[in-house]
Amino acid sequence: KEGLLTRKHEWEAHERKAQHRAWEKLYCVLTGSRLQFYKDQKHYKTSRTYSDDLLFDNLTNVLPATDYRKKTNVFRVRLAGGNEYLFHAKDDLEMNEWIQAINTC
Ligand code: I3P
Repeated sequence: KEGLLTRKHEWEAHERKAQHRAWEKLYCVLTGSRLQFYKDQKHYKTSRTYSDDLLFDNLTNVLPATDYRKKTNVFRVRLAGGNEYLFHAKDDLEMNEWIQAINTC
């Protein structure tokens, strides 16, 4: 699965808030069990990934972030080591497709 999502870094470690917390629009590509990020679809074609990203691999148990109330259609991805990210999809269908794709990869 691939497409545009906006992403917010929420936690850097257990009980340590992320420093850079702005929402970023990214072109997201799920290949096998890895989620990768590109500035846009054009950068994906040249395979230049978005800089300084952590490894989003072996993701499981992705769920809607029902506790985040400023936007709808937001889901949360937890990485090993305590990093947590929010992803904002354009609608409910998109969000559920991403959750399903990530959880079954
Ligand atoms: C952040 C930005 C985010 C906001 C975050 C701010 O500021 O405004 O949109 O998250 O609030 O810190 P900056 O652009 O200067 O990095 P929300 O959209 O969730 O409010 P936060 O620190 O309360 O998470």
